[in-house]
Amino acid sequence: MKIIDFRSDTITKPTLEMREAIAKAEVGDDVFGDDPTINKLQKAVAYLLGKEAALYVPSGTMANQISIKSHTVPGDEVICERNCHIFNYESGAPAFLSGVTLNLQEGYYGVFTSEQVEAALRPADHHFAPSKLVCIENTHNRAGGTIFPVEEMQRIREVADKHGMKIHLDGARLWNASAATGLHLKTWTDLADSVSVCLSKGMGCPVGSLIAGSAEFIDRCHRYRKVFGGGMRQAGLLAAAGIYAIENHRERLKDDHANARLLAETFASLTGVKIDLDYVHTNIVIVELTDKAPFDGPGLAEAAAGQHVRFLATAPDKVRLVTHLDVNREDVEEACNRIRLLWTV
Ligand code: TLP
Repeated sequence: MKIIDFRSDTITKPTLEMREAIAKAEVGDDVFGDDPTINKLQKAVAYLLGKEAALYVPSGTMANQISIKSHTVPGDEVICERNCHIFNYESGAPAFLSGVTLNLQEGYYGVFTSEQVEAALRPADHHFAPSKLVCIENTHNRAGGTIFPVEEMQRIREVADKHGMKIHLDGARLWNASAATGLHLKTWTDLADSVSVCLSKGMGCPVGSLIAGSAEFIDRCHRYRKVFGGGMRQAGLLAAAGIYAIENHRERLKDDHANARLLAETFASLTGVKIDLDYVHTNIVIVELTDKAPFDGPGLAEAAAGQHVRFLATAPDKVRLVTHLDVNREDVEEACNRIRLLWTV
């Protein structure tokens, strides 16, 4: 029986064409700025995101953490959403690496409001940590791949400007937000001071992320990339995969979104499953299980694994499925059949 793996869109393996692009890449020592393929990728991504400059880094976590470091000094406060990746899945790095505190806001499907930001701001009084940065995640992982509304981000931008705060956009899956809505990436990035994007998720690369921002900001990031040990040498081999993905894998993200919808609709038809189809925007499906379901989250993940369908339990009552390049429509239909059968035994 074929294994159908929805654990994450990070699990994809490079396609043959991507491997060919990797093999042909021209390389040099990037710490000296000599890698033509990395330089080309950085230029292309800066252009796509409407920023002066971009910097290639090994991971999305490093992209976010270098950005936080470059925007703050120890003792500053960062306003972000309670379920965001930066708070939940980056190993406490904002405290560890930048010495900042996080002021967490309760979001609705990952979205918090300008009113919340305004209310969370600390007064200019030495009892309080200065609020210096707002982080927004788009699409939002833990909320189920939801898209951050442009209008709300615009309002947060206004509040940030009024109070001298910067905005960092964790756009690990911003490609998906753009593909799903047909809106240009710049629709969101124009409203942020810095952006991180990942190539190792829906884009199907083996590794790699970028930070984009002003030339002066990226210069600071370059220094912190060194400090964090993220300077790489002939990594043009990896950047070549990124260039290939930007040219060839963006359009197909819509297929992942259609596949996620099919999974969501299948789960929604099963007893004891709670899922609001209006909030399945892209390639992530969060399935909530009530008392009426025959499984809890870990139980369902285990039963499905028994049928060679893999996904993660993200809470006692929740599982997450992510669609990607390495599962096609046929695989998804087959997975839906196997999942339906779990409810009949
Ligand atoms: N997310 C991974 C896990 O870490 C949970 C996944 O499987 O979804 N921002 C967002 C919104 C992310 O979802 C991730 C990875 C990152 C940043 C970090 O990227 P990496 O894994 O490259 O450090």
